[in-house]
Parts: sequence; structure tokens; C-alpha cells
Amino acid sequence: MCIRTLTATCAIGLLAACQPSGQSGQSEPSGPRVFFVQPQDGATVTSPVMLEFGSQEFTIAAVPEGTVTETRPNLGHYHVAVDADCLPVGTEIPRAAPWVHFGDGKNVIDMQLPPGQHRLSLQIGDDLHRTIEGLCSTITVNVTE
Ligand SMILES: [Cu+2]
Repeated sequence: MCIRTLTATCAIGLLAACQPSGQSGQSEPSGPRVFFVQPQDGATVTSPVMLEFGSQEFTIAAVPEGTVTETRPNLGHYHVAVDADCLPVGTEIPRAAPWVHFGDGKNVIDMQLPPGQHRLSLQIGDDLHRTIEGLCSTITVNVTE
């Protein structure tokens, strides 16, 4: 929709519809996705680190109470892991370290992290905590004392 010469105009009026391609080597396809609102990828932070998650074209909801036997379509909750990668599609996310489930539908946590460089993976799981295609994002942060 927006050609390159109109990028400045687009940035003002049509930010959502016109994202320059090739930014930092990553294109951002449209469609459902999850991302860290903060911290930024590559950020230098101090512990505890406030993590905030966001989603686009996907609904975040708490897992229903009681025994859950089926999932609701296009709906899920966040999971975050420290120094771990995204799990393959369809995997049940372990209810154990390094994974933390946000089954209550929350999107923030103050996380204690030891100094050094850490990889943070944010991944959506459905009501049965199973991963969904394309809904994972990994960033790296540097924790200083
Ligand atoms: Cu879960």
C-alpha cells in the first residue's frame, strides 16, 4: 500500500499499515504474534526485571477453572522461560522450570535474574498449555548488578 518514497507520511498516518521492511534484518509478517513490550531485545537491565508481554491478533485469556479437556480456538495465555528456546508447535509446555505459566491471563511479572546475558522466550499455550504455530518470541537481555 505504501511505497518507499511515502515512508515518512506513512509513519505518521499509517504506522500499523506500513512497516518498513528489512528493519534490523527481521520482517514482521502480519497475523497473530506475541512480543515483549519490555524489555527491548538487547537491553541492559537490572534485576528484578519487569517483563511485559503483548500480543497482536490473538486473544489472551485465563485458563478456565476446573478440569479443562478442550481448548478454545484462537485463545491462550503467556508462558515465559529463561535461557530456553521456543518449543516445537503442539508441545505441552512443562509445568516446571524454566517455564512459568500465566494461566491467570496476566501479562507482567517482576523476574529475578542473575547478572549476565540471558535469553527470554515468550510463548503462547492454549487452554491445554500446548504451543501454537508462530506464537513465540525470544529476546536477549544483559543483566547488570
Ligand atoms: Cu500454561
